[in-house]
Amino acid sequence: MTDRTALIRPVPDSFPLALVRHGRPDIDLGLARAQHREYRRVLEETAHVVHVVPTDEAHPDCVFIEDTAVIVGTVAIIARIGAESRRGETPPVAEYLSRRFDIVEMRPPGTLDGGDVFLLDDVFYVGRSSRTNDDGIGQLRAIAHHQGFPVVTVDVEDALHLKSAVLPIDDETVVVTPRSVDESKLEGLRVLYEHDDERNRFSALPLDERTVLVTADAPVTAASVAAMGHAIVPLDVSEIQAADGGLTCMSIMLR
Ligand code: CIR
Repeated sequence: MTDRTALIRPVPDSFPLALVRHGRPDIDLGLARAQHREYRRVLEETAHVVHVVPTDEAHPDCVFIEDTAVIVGTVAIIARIGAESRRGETPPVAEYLSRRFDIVEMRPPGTLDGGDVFLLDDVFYVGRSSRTNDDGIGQLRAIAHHQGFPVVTVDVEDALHLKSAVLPIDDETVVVTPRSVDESKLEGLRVLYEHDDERNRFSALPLDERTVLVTADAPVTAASVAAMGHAIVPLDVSEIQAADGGLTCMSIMLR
């Protein structure tokens, strides 16, 4: 059976102070925690071993653990997160990953957020964004090439991260928010589009070969994923979305 471990980090009391791109939304802390518990329950129900990294009150965004590290073959790259206030999130994640991977800490001036990286059909796609710079991409590329993986850089034009706008569903399919990234770099992939009425609401996390966790507030886009034969599991993560998060950002998947 496939080894599926998911690292998660609970919602801290300070979560309502999380970074946001626009304004300061009201975040219901109790609801955020309930939604996070549901996320954990779905992972456990789909045969993931969930490892919980203790939360950190000094880092309101620490629930977005995805941004702290990228697994590239046998190496765990510890990110130098683009937002300076988040850089202290990485040590406990690195400590856990060091039990299973060779650790490479990203060096300045490189910056990279895990939310800008996905692996699809053995190719790494990396977003050049307001959080991930060319030097960070270069460091990731060197390690990926050494491990035998090609790297494609995608300019993120109107989104926080690559995975805010391009969501991998399976080995050949992504769901894209129109007019958000340089789509020419996605050539060769099957592209489904987020419905315009649901702009920036759809997020997805493949749970196994067949099942995809999707945000509950983008049902039309989710239906297009279901039409391809995937079983979809909708989850309400309104409070996570209020802090610019989605479904991938709350875990690091070790598979
Ligand atoms: C931030 O601005 O860094 C957080 N409030 C949201 C990060 C979401 N991360 C992700 O999608 N990978």
